[in-house]
Amino acid sequence: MSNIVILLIGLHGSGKSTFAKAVTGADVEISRTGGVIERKQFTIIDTPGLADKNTHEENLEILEQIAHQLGKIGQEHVNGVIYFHSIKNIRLGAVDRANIRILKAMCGEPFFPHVAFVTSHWDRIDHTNFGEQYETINHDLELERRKLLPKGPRIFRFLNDGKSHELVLDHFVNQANIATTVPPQLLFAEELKRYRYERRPSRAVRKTEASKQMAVESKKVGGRSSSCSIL
Ligand SMILES: Nc1nc2c(ncn2[C@@H]2O[C@H](COP(=O)(O)OP(=O)(O)OP(=O)(O)O)[C@@H](O)[C@H]2O)c(=O)[nH]1
Ligand SMILES: [Mg+2]
Repeated sequence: MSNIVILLIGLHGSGKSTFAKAVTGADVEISRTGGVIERKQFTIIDTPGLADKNTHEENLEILEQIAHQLGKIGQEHVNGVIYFHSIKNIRLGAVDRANIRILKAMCGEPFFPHVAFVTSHWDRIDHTNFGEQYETINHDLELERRKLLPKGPRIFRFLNDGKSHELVLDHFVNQANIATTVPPQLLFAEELKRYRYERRPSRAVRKTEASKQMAVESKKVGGRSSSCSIL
């Protein structure tokens, strides 16, 4: 089977790099800016964390860094996107919902079935006292996930236990195996090609649907505070 390329997206501290490390099984050094990690059969693209108090310009820079990481893998097709959420965040707040809308703009509808959600930090929570609350957040996320992906189960718990990440990888392998037609391309990657990213990176990124959605979300938040609290 050909190489499977998976892009990791999520808020700062949501567990992307920890997942990437678990996948490689090696003690690789992963910086906050992310990187491309190879393991037999997989290429994992770790991306910089989306912070929740960024200005719109800072958010655009992050989008540019994601584009840069995608550029490193050349013309390879992205097979899947994983959206990370730390279960320690007890509510799926406005910021998370804004991020999910931006994620959707980045993927494009035909790509939605190739998005998985992963929740992290389950080993850090106080199940005895707050177990039910965490089940509620998981349920909320599941509802969002279902809007994106009508068929499941594509929400996984990353338990940081040396094996839970394998279930997620298996999911993408199975999906690649059952694909009968050419799988859809990630809209963001398609747009970067269309707008000639290699020649004018910044301009190309600003023309993407993800960038436009970011601007919409920034305006909404901008009405409430001076700094944008999305992505
Ligand atoms: N116990 C535990 N710690 C985790 C888990 N996931 C991440 N962490 C820790 O949480 C912190 C942030 O995790 P990272 O993997 O760096 O998060 P990230 O999404 O890559 O963050 P940015 O690169 O800043 O966007 C680190 O200290 C990790 O060790 C998890 O499932 N369980
Ligand atoms: Mg990271």
